[in-house]
Amino acid sequence: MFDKPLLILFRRALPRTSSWCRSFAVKPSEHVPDGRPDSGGSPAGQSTSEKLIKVAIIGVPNAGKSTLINHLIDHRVCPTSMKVHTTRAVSKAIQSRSNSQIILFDTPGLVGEKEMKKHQLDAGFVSSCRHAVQNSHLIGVVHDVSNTWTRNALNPVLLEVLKAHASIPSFLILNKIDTLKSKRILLDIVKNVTNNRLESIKNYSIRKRKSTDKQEEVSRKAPEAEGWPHFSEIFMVSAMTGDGLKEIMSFVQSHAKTGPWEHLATEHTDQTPEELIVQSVRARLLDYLPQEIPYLLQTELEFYENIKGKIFASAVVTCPSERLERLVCGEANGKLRQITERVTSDLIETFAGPVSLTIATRIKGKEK
Ligand SMILES: Nc1nc2c(ncn2[C@@H]2O[C@H](COP(=O)(O)OP(=O)(O)O)[C@@H](O)[C@H]2O)c(=O)[nH]1
Ligand SMILES: [Mg+2]
Repeated sequence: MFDKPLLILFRRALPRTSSWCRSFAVKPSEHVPDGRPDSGGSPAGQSTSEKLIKVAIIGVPNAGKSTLINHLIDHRVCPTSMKVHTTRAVSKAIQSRSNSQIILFDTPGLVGEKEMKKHQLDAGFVSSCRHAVQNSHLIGVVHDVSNTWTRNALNPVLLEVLKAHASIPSFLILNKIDTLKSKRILLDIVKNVTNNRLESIKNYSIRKRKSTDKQEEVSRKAPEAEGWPHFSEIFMVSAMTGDGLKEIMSFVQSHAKTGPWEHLATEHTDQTPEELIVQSVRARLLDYLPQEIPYLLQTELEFYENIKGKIFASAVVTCPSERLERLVCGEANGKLRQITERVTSDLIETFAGPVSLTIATRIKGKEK
């Protein structure tokens, strides 16, 4: 039975607002203590009217967690890419509106032992995610409905985390609904990933489809799959188009409890500009290079300066061999130029200001 009624939302795509990336977090030394409710502008001054909520956003790699978070807080502070393991450490995305501060933890995708070995991920990869969950008031599980192989079950590592933290309320976000031709499949997915909780929804009588329906075939393939029956809400969204995201933020905000803010109203991330630049380069290397190659590269920042709001940065990508360096650079450096242009435009969005970026390559163990 339900603790609360399930919320199933189908909404029209929200238009991307021009405020998508209005401003960027200032460095700690530049904090402007504005926007705090009744705090008298002092970071130390705590107000009784302040509310706070921390939410761990978890899910398997590529479920769309970072894309979702960027869109939820209206700032591009989490690099995203088409390949897995773009997010390697937990970071915070922060939104402060009226008297509530919402902190979303962007976490590395939850993976099993085999995947950790394959991508040479250290133990901190999963443990940092668990740590974020422990320090949260709510858990948001992002589940990719576009993946026909995995959409009818919750990942076992994810289930383990939910079981270990069963006392923390959780909600389910079915993401990438824009990829579905028919939204009806969503009802089967909800049923599977919540252990049939959907049966108790009055209007589930909805149209049992003909057995020839290919999508139903897929959903029937997971009878023994385990789900989580304790989600307090379910949202059906597209992090890419923005469809259904307003409702998530209203839900999260309604769970904020009286407590002091942890960040100033002007902060949108706990990451430094330097970290954001390195991660943005890494994310686009993942997108532009084939298969496992980007995982073999190391990206570092050589130079960073912010002169009156204009960012000057230079990153170096270390390649394990000459052959891979040639692949990264491409014919007449064309590929590297393409990657640099793309990262620059990402960073202009992130910093909401001009960015001058160069990316150089280097072969491991060789001085250039
Ligand atoms: N079609 C579609 N693609 C999405 C959506 N959300 C994320 N993606 C894509 O999924 C890929 C992985 O997204 P990302 O946010 O990096 O996933 P993460 O690993 O969970 O953080 C990227 O190529 C995104 O553009 C969505 O709602 N619809
Ligand atoms: Mg991510």
